[in-house]
Amino acid sequence: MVLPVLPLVPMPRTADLQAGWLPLTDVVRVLGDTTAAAGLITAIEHRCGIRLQADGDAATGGITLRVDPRVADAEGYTLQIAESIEVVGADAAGLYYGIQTLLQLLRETDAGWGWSHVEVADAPRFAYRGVMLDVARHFFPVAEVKAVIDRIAALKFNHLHLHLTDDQGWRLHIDAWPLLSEKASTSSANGDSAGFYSKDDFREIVAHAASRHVTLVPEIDLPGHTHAVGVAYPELVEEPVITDQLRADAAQLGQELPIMGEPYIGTSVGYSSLRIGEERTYEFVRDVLTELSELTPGPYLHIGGDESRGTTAEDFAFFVERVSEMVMALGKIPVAWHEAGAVEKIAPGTYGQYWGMLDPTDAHAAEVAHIVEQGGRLILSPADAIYLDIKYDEDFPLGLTWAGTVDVRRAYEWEPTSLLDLPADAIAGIEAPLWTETVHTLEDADQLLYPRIAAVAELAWSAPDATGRGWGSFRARVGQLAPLWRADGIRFHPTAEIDWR
Ligand code: TNX
Repeated sequence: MVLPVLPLVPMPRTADLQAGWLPLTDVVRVLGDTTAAAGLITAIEHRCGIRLQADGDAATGGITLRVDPRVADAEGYTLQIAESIEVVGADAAGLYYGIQTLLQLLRETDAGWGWSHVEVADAPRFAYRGVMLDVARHFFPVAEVKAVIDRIAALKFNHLHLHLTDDQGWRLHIDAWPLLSEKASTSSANGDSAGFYSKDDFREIVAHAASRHVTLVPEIDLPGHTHAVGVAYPELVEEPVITDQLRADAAQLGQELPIMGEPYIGTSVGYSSLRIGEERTYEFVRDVLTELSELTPGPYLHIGGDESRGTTAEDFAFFVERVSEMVMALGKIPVAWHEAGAVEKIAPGTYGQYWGMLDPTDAHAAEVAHIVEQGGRLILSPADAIYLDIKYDEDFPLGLTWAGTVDVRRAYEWEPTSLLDLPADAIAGIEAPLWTETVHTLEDADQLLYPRIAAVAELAWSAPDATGRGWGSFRARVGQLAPLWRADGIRFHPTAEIDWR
């Protein structure tokens, strides 16, 4: 039995389909690495109701899982399916990714479950492959964050950026400033579900992420997007800056204007600011970032820095310099949205996250260039390509349109290394943000993420010259994943761009 199209996204470096079929039956044994074996056994049972055994001998039809650094680059793996199966990871993450590939290849046919014979050798293009979840505008409970981690890890993403704070709500308990979780966490955009993570909740998310080889990148958005801070501690923030633009936006959306000290449930941006000239502000920021760094095993702390239009350029520069240095002193790598690149003395080594368009403005290009000159690297999130909160098309019920519309092909067809005029090694990777002003449930998130997230996964993982890379092949392969996504409870948008199985 030969498959016409390999049901694989992201596309591996090489994948050679061969004649032959290996049936999956409950006599197949899983051998080797115990953590990986337990994960594979659970996934197969969930998918097809067949429970494999982790013990037993290496007789025919065994699945062997092991780690051998010689087989591939970091996070890479080899996979052979013939009379038996062998997955060899270059490291634990590589083994995990090899298993994800094995699960994508598992098929149900008239003859039952099984695999076509195939040989795969694979490793990622970018070391940073991210998804961002805005838990400030819409609060996702711990179980749903874990579900998102499972979803993204299956597509070989390895970073989850959690946008933990914004004007509408503060989502993490901080011991030194307890009113944040008490008073500033009870609101969200449009009066949607609200809440916060206790420190134990946060540790649970970190641990779950680690078990899927996902690094958490927590963001505290500063010094703008801080209206919620003022609900808890009014002395830390300035009065909202109400411009004619803000008035017009609020009127058009039928929303109230922000009022100092009161929860804000509208969706306008760019009016709030911490008090830059007060020393108390830096005590607050230091406490928050210190507690956050203690909870965060990963190397990055994201300090926001976007749309700080309630802060003067001079104050913004003073703040970003001081706070980026503060993060460095905590032993973490600061990450900031690209506007922070306007700051001359941003701490050397600070990473930038580019959220401009595929055709960058001169100002944005200068900001990212400055970040790279200062020794930082970039995470690319071009809004008109991989902002997954942007509508697929004008008629799509969810999402925003300020960056146009983004269909699957648009999310797929751009080249990260030619977006900005920078050395290739300045690009750490790419990240797809999901802002949640229009998201009310995990199902809404699924609709916006899938299938576009698969396009981002392939851009992040697959080399541009990998065999079979390209839109025509991608749209055929992604359509083959529908049975797997359905089995995983993923409510993808069945866009007509894809031929779904
Ligand atoms: C811009 S992009 C924002 C967010 C919004 C998003 C909506 C960026 C760094 N900030 O505050 O949620 O647009 O698409």
